[in-house]
Amino acid sequence: KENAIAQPVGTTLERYIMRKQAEFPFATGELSQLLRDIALAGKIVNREVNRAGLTSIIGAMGQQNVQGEAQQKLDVEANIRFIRALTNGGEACAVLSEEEDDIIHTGNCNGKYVVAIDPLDGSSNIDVNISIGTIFSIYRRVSPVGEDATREDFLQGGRRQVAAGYILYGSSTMLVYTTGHGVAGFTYENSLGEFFLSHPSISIPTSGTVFSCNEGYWFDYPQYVRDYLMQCKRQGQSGRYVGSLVADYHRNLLTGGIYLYPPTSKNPSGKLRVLYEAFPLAFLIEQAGGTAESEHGPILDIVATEFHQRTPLFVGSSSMVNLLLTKSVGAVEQE
Ligand code: P6P
Repeated sequence: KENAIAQPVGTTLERYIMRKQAEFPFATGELSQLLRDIALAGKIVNREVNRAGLTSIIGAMGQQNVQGEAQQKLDVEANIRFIRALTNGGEACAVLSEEEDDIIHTGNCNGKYVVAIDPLDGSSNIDVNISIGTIFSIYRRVSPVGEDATREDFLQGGRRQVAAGYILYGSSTMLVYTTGHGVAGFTYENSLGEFFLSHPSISIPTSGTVFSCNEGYWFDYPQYVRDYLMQCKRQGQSGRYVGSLVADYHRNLLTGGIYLYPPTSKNPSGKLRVLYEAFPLAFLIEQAGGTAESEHGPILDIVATEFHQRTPLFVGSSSMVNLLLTKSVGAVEQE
């Protein structure tokens, strides 16, 4: 947040990106262009999401995605839109998508960046008109410019991200992102087709009164998680769980709270994906003054070895995540 020049609410995303770039004399503009490309794809997906109930494309395609989950057509559509926008934009040499088993090479071998993306998370919520979201994570490639991207470009580790963010298709559509200098939020004005700066500098409250988890797994949760949740309930805290990660995360980011996806028997390593869910949301939350942990330490310190590997995720207000962790430590000592 050093030398950040405060920009007035109402600034367009375009002007914001331009002014931010001007703060860094050595910036060449490629990352700026990449962010524009992501915002463009977000506008297109937003239009598809808003029409989802109206067009014949709704409903499961009957196709399985690489995760073996029933694929809703909108996440196929979103996947195509983001890959196309990143290919046409020219700045990303490769994309790793939740919807694709392997790296998608864009053909932009001179592109300096790679993007890991969940094009439309929570797509099972589409048919019931619940908010859904895109989550993205950007790295500067480590493979030689001019050649194809490699696995290593995507497996550099969470602290090597140069930018990360999400687009929330909710009661309004918002783009929230960081380039390592704080977190800014932009709200989309459909009639103008523009994102406008609405949240110049987002900081998560150090504590909150909301816990977000699927309590249907209560008897599956580790004891320390149940102990923590019982304490939250004794304190009269509120359970809020949309079942759409970006929606739950965004609410907690603004009001304070904790999102928990612990290990379960169905997902012993957690359900959420490291590269395009946990890492970007962990980068954002640390930039906003919050905390993101798995059972084994900070999310950003995870050493990912597989593209689609999963992790438990505890993310949100620092005092809430830290209190949970003290219980987990207590559990270990009791063992
Ligand atoms: P469960 C949606 O499928 C998702 O990936 C996240 O958006 C959401 O928070 C979580 O899974 C919901 O999972 O097991 O509670 O239905």
